[in-house]
Amino acid sequence: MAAGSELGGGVEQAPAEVVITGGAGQIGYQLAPLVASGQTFGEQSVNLRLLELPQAQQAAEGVAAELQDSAYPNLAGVDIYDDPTEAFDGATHVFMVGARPRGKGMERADLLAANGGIFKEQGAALEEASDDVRVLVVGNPANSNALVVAAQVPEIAENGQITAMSRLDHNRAVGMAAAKLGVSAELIDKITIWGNHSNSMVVDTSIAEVDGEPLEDALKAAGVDLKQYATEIKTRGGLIINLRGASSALSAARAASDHMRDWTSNTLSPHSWTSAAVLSQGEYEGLPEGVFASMPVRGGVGQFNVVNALSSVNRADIKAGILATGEELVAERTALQEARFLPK
Ligand code: NAX
Repeated sequence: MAAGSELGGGVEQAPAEVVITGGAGQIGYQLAPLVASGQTFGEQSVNLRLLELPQAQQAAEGVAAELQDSAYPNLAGVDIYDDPTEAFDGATHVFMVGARPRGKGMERADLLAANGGIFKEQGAALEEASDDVRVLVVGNPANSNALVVAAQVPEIAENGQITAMSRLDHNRAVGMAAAKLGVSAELIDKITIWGNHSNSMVVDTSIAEVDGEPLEDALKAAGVDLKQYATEIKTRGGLIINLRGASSALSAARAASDHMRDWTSNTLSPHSWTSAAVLSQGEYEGLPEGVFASMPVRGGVGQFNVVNALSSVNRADIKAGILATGEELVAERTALQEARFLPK
């Protein structure tokens, strides 16, 4: 496909150079059309770059062909890569989706190690990216993979340019509350997902609202058991696998797109927030400095701002949950240090 041309006499903005790693995988296949169609970056034209393993190059060509066949007006081009250094050269936005899946009999430590190598290499390749690149780590274990990436490019990480995804958990919480109450998801606000993208995550609805009223009161009035609701969110991924015979992809792609959109443009209302895993600076007790922990964040143009001092964290069950998920994040960091994917 040809690069965009200047029409109408105006000076055209350079296209966003957007990489999707694992671009031929399940999530990649659902995410590419969201990016190409303007759901993520609005009217901004995009060059899509699909990074894939050598054995998936042909499948990536198939995705590229389908994108072309979709005739998206703002899709300037699609390129396919098998080398992260080339794929990331001048990249403005990177979705790190491709990862080693958890194989049979693999412990979490094995998964951390298998992915440590992938994310170390890709983190180092970010040296080639644009100075203001924004990187979203989706591939699991997402929080720890983000830490490995961050260790390769510390200045970028300290500047808040690397994040990991907890938005699927957040969207699941919003979607499920809306369905239980029979209202639009748009009316649900101020839910927070805390900590790790794992079973230890805390689903915090204690100060959440539905149409400005306390969400928990509305859920209780509708006969919803709040503990059961939180459990359903945490086990939602397993349910999708049972139903579909494959893990969440459509909703994961939507979450990745939502995350990047809210991060890079001012789309969130100034009063509401979403959840994203950011490099903790010790804003909240229990989520120590230097781990990627999900927190409440407000969007901004290129910067997530952590919503500070939420009163919900004083509730005993939330506080205990945050401490436990924080401990898990620290344990994963220690495992990565021992495996030498991170400096001690
Ligand atoms: P698929 O197995 O369908 O696709 C992964 C793709 O990545 C494959 O095409 C594979 O060839 C490619 N790949 C593997 N290693 C690569 C590398 N080193 N460089 C480039 N490409 C590489 O998995 P999919 O369902 O798309 O899930 C992708 C990742 O997202 C998994 O790690 C999954 O666990 C994770 N998820 C994370 C979520 C989150 O909320 N953070 C939710 C959804 C999803 O489970």
